[in-house]
Amino acid sequence: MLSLVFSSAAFQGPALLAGSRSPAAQMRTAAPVIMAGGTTEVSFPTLDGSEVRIGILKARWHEGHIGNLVGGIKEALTECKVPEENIVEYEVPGAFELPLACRYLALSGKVDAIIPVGVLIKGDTTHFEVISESAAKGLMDVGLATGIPVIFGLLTANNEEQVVARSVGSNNHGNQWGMAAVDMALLRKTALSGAKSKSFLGFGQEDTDGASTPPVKKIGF
Ligand code: DLZ
Repeated sequence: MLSLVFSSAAFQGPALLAGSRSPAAQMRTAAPVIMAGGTTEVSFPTLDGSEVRIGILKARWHEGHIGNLVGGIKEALTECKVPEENIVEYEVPGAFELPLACRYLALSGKVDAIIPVGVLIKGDTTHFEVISESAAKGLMDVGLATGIPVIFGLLTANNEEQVVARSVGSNNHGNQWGMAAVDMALLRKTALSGAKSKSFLGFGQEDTDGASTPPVKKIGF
């Protein structure tokens, strides 16, 4: 049971989304999201997340950076019209715990996509490499094993400066993670209705009667 796994203190309830969108957020609709130092970018189509349920799992390490990344995520979810009540947030001790927590949340059936959020900063030992690689592999495994999209929300950096460059302002990677989560949640819904839908993964005609849309379960535990 999830309620046994996550302490009530860690449960933050439905996320509080910003009431009004910043001018920057408004301008980003369907626009490229700048990545990694502004040298690369990714574009998302206009995403309707109004029936999408998102789980955000946060590592407690590097709390300030995590907060900034989650802010970027929420800005993106707001932009995609994901309702506040469709977002749940939990905390785990560190990045190493994210895969198992993702698995619990995925198996709950309560979310359509999960965004694990962790920051790993290189130190003097090999600890960084061991945790980064095992967490990344674990997150991929959870997505593949459960069929619930798990976004790669880990920032693995050599120093604090690199983290800041990727977690604030227009290069906040959380923004891209939020978009990716909605994008993949919608793809999953399309895939789940594949047998009935005439437009499964882009093949055939658009299904306009709405009969293939899976029922939306209310979020909450
Ligand atoms: C132990 C550790 C270290 C050294 N560094 C980080 C880090 O930079 N980011 C992070 O999220 N977690 C770190 N941890 C904690 C581990 O992920 C894990 O929580 C503990 O080893 C307990 O299993």
